[in-house]
Amino acid sequence: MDLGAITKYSALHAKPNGLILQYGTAGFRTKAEHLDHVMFRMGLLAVLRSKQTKSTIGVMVTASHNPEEDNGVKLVDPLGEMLAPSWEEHATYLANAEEQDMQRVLIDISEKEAVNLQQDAFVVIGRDTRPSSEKLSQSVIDGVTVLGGQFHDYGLLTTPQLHYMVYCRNTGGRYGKATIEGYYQKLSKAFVELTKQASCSGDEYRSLKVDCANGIGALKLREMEHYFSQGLSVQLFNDGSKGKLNHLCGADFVKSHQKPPQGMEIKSNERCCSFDGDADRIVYYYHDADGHFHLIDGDKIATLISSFLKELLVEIGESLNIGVVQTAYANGSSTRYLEEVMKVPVYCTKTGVKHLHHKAQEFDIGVYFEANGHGTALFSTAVEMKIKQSAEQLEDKKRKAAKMLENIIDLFNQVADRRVISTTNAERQAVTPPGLQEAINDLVKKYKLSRAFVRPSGTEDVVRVYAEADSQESADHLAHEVSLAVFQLAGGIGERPQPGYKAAETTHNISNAFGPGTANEHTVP
Ligand code: 16G
Ligand code: ZN
Repeated sequence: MDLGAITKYSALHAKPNGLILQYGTAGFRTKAEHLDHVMFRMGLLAVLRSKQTKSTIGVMVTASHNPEEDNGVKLVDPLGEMLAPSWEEHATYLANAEEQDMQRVLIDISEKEAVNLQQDAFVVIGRDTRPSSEKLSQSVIDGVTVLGGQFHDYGLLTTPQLHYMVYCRNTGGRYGKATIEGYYQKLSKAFVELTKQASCSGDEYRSLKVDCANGIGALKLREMEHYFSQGLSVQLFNDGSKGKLNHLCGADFVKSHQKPPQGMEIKSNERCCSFDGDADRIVYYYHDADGHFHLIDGDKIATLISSFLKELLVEIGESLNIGVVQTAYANGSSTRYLEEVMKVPVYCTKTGVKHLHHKAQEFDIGVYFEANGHGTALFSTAVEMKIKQSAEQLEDKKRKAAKMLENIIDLFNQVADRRVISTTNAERQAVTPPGLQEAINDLVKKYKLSRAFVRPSGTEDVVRVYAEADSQESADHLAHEVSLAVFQLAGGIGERPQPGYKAAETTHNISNAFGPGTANEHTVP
């Protein structure tokens, strides 16, 4: 390690005095102007991780669904997975080191992790379309080069594309080619094969309106479009040519407002979907003949995929074990539907893809989705072959799934320090402050089919409050009461939480194929 060079270059990416940041649920995220030093340092850390694992490591510069002014960075581990938890700690340690301690901290991490500093290092870098992303990814590159690492800068990429590149490079090309073209070929081929056997054909089943959140999804889908040939015709909206990133559009907006994004006119029964800013979330939706909005969010996508796979396994006589992984945000009625009607075991983990993914790997077929649209299904190639053969069932399943509906809304209030709240049992129970869980239990008892929990956000300085009950009104009341309990017991600051968030953010309340159950989410900054 050329310690002199590190000190010299680090000073060019100096840490603002007193700034402390945490490697959160999906990396560092904050205002872009506070991130230069973090980027440089994550370049350094990626090199150490690459040397330690003797593999290519990825660095993605994005703040996903967060506002355009924000940015963020996360590291991708050799198999395309999120950074290992012990290295998240190193990331936080390094990001917060004062300039004069940089050398010591780097040596410390290298020693703790037995990094062979003579080993070669390779880092791949991707970034989203934020105005700040290009310069910030240059700072990552500076960090990589100072420690003698080699790199490939892919430039503009979606987050899933960067994960793909890392995995391909570390598996000797067996999974696919580590190029943009390789990615499009692999995905479009799988898609065309899957849908060509579908029982419904015709143009109405082949067209899709896509809200790209004014982000990277637009650029990449435009490139990918011609690989589908006749298989799919996409129409892009919010493609970044005028609107602001994630503003009044994108998966997060559609999910929390339960309505289509701005800038997209939809006719009844047209198929629509929204990405988020880095295109790693998706939600589907449509208007029925009466003009009612229907959302197919992560809960319903998971139900659709797992029930399809479950039936398929029965049909082909395979006794593979299948499990669905959700978070506490999954609507209780979707969990009941999966367990009681579909007879699929459901597991709950903490919020964040890394936790769900980890649990899903325990099954022959693991299906995981967050309600917000992050997720996938994991299965072996052998199972994949069999699934392809029965692809025609998918269309039927899609129609059934479209009947499964629910409501979720966002509300806000504030506490002095969200860390006074700690949780257990996959974030469904509060351990501290004392008395909070008891208060929530008492409130929940007042409502039918109800459930509520609170958790400190892993990405923002807020506490989130979630509540569900058998009617929208009860869910709203319960959410408000729980917010008051948080405010009182967790050191609320500013104005007390008020009832009535609902008006702005709820839409309709429709009973659904999962059975009754309505949800309500608060965000507590
Ligand atoms: C991050 C997570 C997302 C999670 C969200 C929760 C990934 C790729 N992203 O965006 O899965 O839903 O955090 O945010 O894991 P919160 O902790 O602020 O509620
Ligand atoms: Zn995202």
